[in-house]
Amino acid sequence: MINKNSPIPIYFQLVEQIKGCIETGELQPGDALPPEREYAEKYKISRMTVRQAFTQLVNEGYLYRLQGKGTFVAERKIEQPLQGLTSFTEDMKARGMEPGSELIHFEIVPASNQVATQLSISEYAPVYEIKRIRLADGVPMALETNYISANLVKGLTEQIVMQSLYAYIEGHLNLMIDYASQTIESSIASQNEAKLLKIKNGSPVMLIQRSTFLKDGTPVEFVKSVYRADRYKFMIQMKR
Ligand code: 16G
Repeated sequence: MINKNSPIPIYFQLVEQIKGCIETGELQPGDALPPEREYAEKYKISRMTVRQAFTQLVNEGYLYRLQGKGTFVAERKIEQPLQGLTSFTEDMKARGMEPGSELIHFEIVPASNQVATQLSISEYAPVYEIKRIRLADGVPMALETNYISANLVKGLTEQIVMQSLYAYIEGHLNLMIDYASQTIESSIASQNEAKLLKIKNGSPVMLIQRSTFLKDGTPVEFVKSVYRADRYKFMIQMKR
């Protein structure tokens, strides 16, 4: 219902109403919304107001537009807590989703200057360079490039990294992963990243860099990840 006498702007009432329909499941991901004209006629409001509501919902990631086709309900974003040091496999399992990986690249290479610094090893020391598309229920979510010292994490194979890297490090090598530092910044998918993540060229993504350490402070991995901004949001609780 739209209340024209309310001090709450009409477009915002419509935003809340559509969000409500998405939350209750009345509108499902992939559903087409009725055209702006229909909303305008139904509520006796201007099409401009409807467009304003749609635009806000597109900007917030609830809806997306397809040129010439209309406006649709977007997939729900995965809300990833930033407290707690977890692996992709653990995150997906905790959500009842099936984790998966597509291995793009697996090679031992000499450490570059940046990687050597991050891993506290000498330049040109052997490191695993591992590139995986991380999948949730078969859908690409992120593109991850790991650098791991081959002298520390011994015996990695393609089969192992198709499963969980953290499970191997902890369960098999008995190394205690303890803490990490991570940065998150916005970026735009390159042509290759867009292709691998099955998103449109130039889509927004989040670039995450993580350095992970063992209990004694030894760096165990340096990771650069590209996360789909249309499928992920990060959450942190704060206390004052
Ligand atoms: C997460 C970590 C990544 C780690 C991976 C291990 C971020 C940004 N990255 O994706 O650093 O290598 O988990 O996952 O969270 P796995 O144990 O499933 O291989």
